[in-house]
Amino acid sequence: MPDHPRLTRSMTKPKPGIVHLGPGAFFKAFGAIYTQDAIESHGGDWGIVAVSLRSATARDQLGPQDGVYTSVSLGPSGSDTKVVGVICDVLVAPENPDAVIMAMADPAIRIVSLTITEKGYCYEPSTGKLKMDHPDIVHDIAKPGNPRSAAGYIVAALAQRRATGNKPFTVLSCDNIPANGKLAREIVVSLARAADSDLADWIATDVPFPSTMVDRITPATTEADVERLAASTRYLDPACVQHEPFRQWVIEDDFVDAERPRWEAGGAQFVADVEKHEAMKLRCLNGTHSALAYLGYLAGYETIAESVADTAFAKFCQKLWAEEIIPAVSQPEGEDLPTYCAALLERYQNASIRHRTWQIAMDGSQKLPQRLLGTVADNLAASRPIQGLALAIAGWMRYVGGVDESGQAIDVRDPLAAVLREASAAGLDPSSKVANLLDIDAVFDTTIAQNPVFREAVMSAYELLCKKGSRSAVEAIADE
Ligand code: CS2
Repeated sequence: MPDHPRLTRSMTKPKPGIVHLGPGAFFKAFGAIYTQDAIESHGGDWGIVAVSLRSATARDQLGPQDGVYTSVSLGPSGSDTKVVGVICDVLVAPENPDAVIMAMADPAIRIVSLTITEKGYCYEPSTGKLKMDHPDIVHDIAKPGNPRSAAGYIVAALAQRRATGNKPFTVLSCDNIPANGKLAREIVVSLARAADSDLADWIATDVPFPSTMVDRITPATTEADVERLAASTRYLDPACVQHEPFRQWVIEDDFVDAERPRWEAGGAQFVADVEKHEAMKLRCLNGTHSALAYLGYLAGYETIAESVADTAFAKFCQKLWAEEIIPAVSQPEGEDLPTYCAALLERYQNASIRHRTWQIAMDGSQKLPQRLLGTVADNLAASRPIQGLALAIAGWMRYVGGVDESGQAIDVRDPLAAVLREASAAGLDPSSKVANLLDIDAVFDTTIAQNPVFREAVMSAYELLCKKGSRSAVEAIADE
């Protein structure tokens, strides 16, 4: 790559009002841009202190650029770039936990937002409860002043604010989990209760945890993306993000003293109850995304766009939506489900977005319940079909077995990867592999795992996958 100079800040730096935990690509492509739009149109001290809970990558990339970066919106025919300057500081929590707690305890901070992914909540996906035996939680209970988990930092900072007589901040979860605000409250209050029940009560009553539905397809940035941007802009920006033009943010309007950026300037919708929007998005979008990730990967497709360019996969998604997903979603006000799903297929077909099936396949044990299993449970209760969903789940089972259809190893990234691989390997035939995986109660609650219709559907889908391969199995179900 030619020697281009680094991107530098040309806009003024806003004063901090938000601490954000988890400044990965999605946050930079989403919450940060909404916040910039809000400041541009309504002003306000809403600069963002970005905090990485694990790696130093964000700081190493953003630090030399004074927090600014480029967002590249990739439409099917053409792109649009914008420089984002709302990040005013970047901290790496393990390097200096005190600095993070101090930043969060500063009364100027009115919101702590989160994009920490499902596993960052340290919860049991099948029950929605904090895992008290999770290593980070065990650590945070023993050393509350030197936390590791997001919940640990929130509890430590809220404890300080309470002790100094300051107002709490609003905790704003922006992860793809149903009732994400309720889950955030559950884990934070449970952790606080382990040390101090008065603090836990104060958090439970005084801290708002609004739920949100977030949506923008944002693949991980690659070196090729950085090079392409440098070739057109003549500056180097390793912190750049690529995303689709579409974005949707639905937020429960529940903030401490109603203090928040005017995110509606960028089109955010404020509603009293966000649950229907979340269920629609998680089941319609993330459900088919995961289905395409496992089945597409097994069929040899590298990206979502490549998968749905195959008409068998596009038809499979359409059938899933029409027959199995839409009937299990109640339509939120202002949406039309068939139109919403037709638009999803167009979004997936955007070939400028190289969203890897392998990336979406990550952390399936944390994603399956809210993306696929809830829909299955509702369909079973209403005697509706589950064949397509069963094929998606069987695809996940094949994938986590760790060997692809040509005998190559799959790099399975999942907090339960070892458990899943062992469960699969311990089964000597397809049905015992499926049975072993269904026994993993962190993923499958017993009602669903013991349901004979479900068991039979997943077993026959798994056999179909083994016999025909993913592409033909998808085609067979799509054509039925
Ligand atoms: C994807 C999501 O990686 C994944 O699991 O399904 O990140 C998806 O792209 C976003 O939720 C879209 O809003």
